[in-house]
Formats: sequence, structure tokens, C-alpha cells
Amino acid sequence: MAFSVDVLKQAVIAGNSSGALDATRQALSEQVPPDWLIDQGLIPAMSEVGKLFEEGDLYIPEMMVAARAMQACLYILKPMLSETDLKPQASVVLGTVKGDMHDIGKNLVRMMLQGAGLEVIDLGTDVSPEEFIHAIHAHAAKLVGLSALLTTTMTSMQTTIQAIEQAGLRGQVKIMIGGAPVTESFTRQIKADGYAPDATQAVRLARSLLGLGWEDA
Ligand code: B1M
Repeated sequence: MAFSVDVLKQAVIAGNSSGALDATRQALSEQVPPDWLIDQGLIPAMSEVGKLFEEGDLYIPEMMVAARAMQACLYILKPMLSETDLKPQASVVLGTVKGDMHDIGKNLVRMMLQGAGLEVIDLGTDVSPEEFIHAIHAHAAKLVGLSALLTTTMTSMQTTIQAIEQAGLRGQVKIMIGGAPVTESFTRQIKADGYAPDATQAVRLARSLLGLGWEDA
């Protein structure tokens, strides 16, 4: 049977990891580009999961198995997104801010940044301002990426930026932010250096904040 993006989406929404993996492998065998699978299949499936959750038609355990199915697919797409022979050109410290456990979008951003020749120190989820500061020192990072998916944890982005400033590191690092509730005006309000609405634009923004051209990517 030929690949169908609807089969992939339905498998992710249903939290059917093996079905989602089969559909992903089928797509790859038919030369469907991995970024198309993510943009047209996996991300819309998670948006649908969010909509069903909001409408009370799906609950947290189901949201978790759907997330697991998406992560499984990303895992097999990862080598195709982050394959590069380049020596890393700069270090980026990345994490989901304190109080927030969402990591699918952040992981996607990590894979794309790695694919664009950057070294990424991924601190995971629920990362405190102190952990970000420690990692900036430890890796002489020039860029910090903060992710948040909850309106309630957007404030942790501000707290993190303030702590970086108080630690005397604001002149050393650029700060980029992202995640579904983040906007340009919020970016200006908390004095971050830039905002990217998706993983592709996160790469563009990261390289521009680091002063790296595309021709070197
Ligand atoms: Co949660 N959740 N969740 N959740 N969850 C949302 C975010 C929500 C919008 C669902 C809804 O109500 N429609 C809602 C937030 C409402 C709000 O604050 N406005 C919500 C809620 C309420 C919650 C809980 C509070 C539920 C509860 O317990 N009552 C709880 C909070 C837990 C916590 O964090 N403390 C919770 C828990 C969970 C799960 C654990 C079950 C699971 C997360 C599993 C995981 O991540 N490992 C989960 C999921 C899966 C979702 C939805 C359905 C999907 C998120 C996702 O992975 N999207 C989500 C609904 C939705 O987003 N429509 C929802 C796919 C991903 C690729 O997109 O993360 O947006 P995204 O990333 C994008 C961009 O935003 C951007 O690039 C990515 C790729 O294009 N981007 C960056 C992200 N980070 C970036 C950083 C950058 C640049 C770009 O630079 C550094």
C-alpha cells in the first residue's frame, strides 16, 4: 500500500507508535522528504491532539501516548535532519524553561540546529535559570535558546533572562525564544534578542544572531 499522510496522522493521534513508525518508514522508502513529513504529518497531528484535548475529547494519558508516537517518528528522522560533516561552528545552550515539561518542539529545534553545523547543549525540560547560567559558563556559549509551551511558564523565560543579566553574562550571549504561545511583542517585552515560530526559522535566527552566514552551513 502506498504512503498516506492521513494514515500517519491518525496513527500519531491514536498514540499508535508502531503504526506511525510503519507509515514513516513507508514514506521514507518512497523518498518523501523528512521535513515534509514533519510539517505536513507530525506537527498537524499534534495540533489536532491539542484541539481534541481543549475540547475535552482526549485526556492527558492519551496526549502522552500521542507525544510518544511523534517522538518515535522523530527519532528515525533525526539522522536525516542532523547529518553534517561540519566541525561545529558555535555552541548553543538550549532548554525548556522552569515549570514546563514539553520537549517535542525543543527537540526538533535541537535536531535542526545540529544539522546546521551548531553544537547544541540540550539541558532538557524544567530547566532553572541557574542551570542555564552554569551551562553558559561551562560551554562558553554564545547563544541561549529558551522554549516554553505554556502561558504560565512564559514568565520563566523572563526570569531566566533577568538571571542571565544579573550574572553579568548578557553581553556575552544572545537569547532566542520560541514555543507556541510566544510572540514578537513578548520577545521585545522580555528583552530577548529574537523569536522563531518554528524549527526552520529557529535555524535561520540562530545563525544570524551568531553572525554566521548561510553559505557556511
Ligand atoms: Co500540553 N499543553 N500540557 N502536554 N500539550 C499544550 C501546550 C496546550 C496548548 C494544549 C491545549 O490546551 N490545547 C496546553 C497549554 C495551554 C496554555 O498554556 N495556553 C497544554 C496544557 C494545558 C498542558 C498541561 C498543563 C495539562 C495538565 O496537566 N492539565 C500539562 C503541563 C505539564 C507541564 O509542562 N508542566 C501538559 C502536559 C502535556 C504532556 C506531558 C501530556 C505532553 C507533552 C509531552 C512532551 O513534550 N514530551 C503535552 C502535549 C503533547 C501537548 C500538545 C498537544 C502538543 C505540543 C507539541 O509537542 N507540539 C500541545 C497542544 C498544541 O501545541 N497544539 C499542548 C508539536 C511541536 C512540534 O510543536 O512544541 O509548538 P511546538 O514547537 C514548535 C514551535 O513552537 C517552535 O518550533 C517547534 C517546531 O516547529 N519552537 C521553538 C518550540 N520551541 C522553540 C524554541 C525556539 C524556537 C522555536 O528557540 C529556542
